[in-house]
Amino acid sequence: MFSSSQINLFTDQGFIIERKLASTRRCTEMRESILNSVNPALAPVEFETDVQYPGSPADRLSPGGNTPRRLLHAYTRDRIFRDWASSTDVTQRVKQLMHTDSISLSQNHHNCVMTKHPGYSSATLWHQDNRYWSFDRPDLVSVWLALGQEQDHNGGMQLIPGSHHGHIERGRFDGALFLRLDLEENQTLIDTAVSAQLEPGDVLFFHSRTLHAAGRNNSDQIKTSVVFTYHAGDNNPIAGTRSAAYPDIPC
Ligand SMILES: O=C(O)CCC(=O)C(=O)O
Repeated sequence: MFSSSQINLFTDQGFIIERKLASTRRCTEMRESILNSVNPALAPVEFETDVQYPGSPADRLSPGGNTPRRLLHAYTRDRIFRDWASSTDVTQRVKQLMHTDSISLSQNHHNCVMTKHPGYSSATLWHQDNRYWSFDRPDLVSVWLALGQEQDHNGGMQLIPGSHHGHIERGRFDGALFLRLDLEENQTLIDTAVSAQLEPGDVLFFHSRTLHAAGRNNSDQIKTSVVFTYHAGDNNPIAGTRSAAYPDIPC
């Protein structure tokens, strides 16, 4: 369980890292399952070309065009992901961070394996996950498990502490809802970013309003992570939106 100082840290900075929360055995089994699912990529998959982020191959016929970015529907893809997502190691901590005994896992957001391949991976610019999601309240928590080292050089996550507090005006984001890099006030904010620097088994819990970004994988190894998103039981997805497409899983 988190200590009260860890919970306070999450409240202050919008994220917290729990080191070595997942066992080496669990991480090895997950990584094996993933490496058996990337070539050929087992559906459902989001390809690097689908997102067209900086570094994405131009189209599926270009070199690297078949590179998967996300193996989707992790919860139903393999029991080892489901067991992790519903383990008390994860759910009790999320309940602590949300100050509730009732949480649900969203099958519609994250719920995926993130893969970053050498050579053909893309960079994710600064964004808040909430901007794509529709819930009664913009308070969700994502749980990101690193299955290998995650550093700046292989596309590890960077976050802006405290960015989940307050409101950032719409005009500071571009049409695709990424922070505009041409604004000095955004650059000042980005200068305060920190790198998550994860080791295998480390878990990053982050709020859905926390600004985050990640670069390309410049190493020669595939980077793999598993990520699930949770919301409080009384914080419902808005009917008719993508957030309500598949039923939530009470945890
Ligand atoms: O790994 C990345 O490129 C960033 C992923 C991310 O920002 C997200 O899934 O919300």
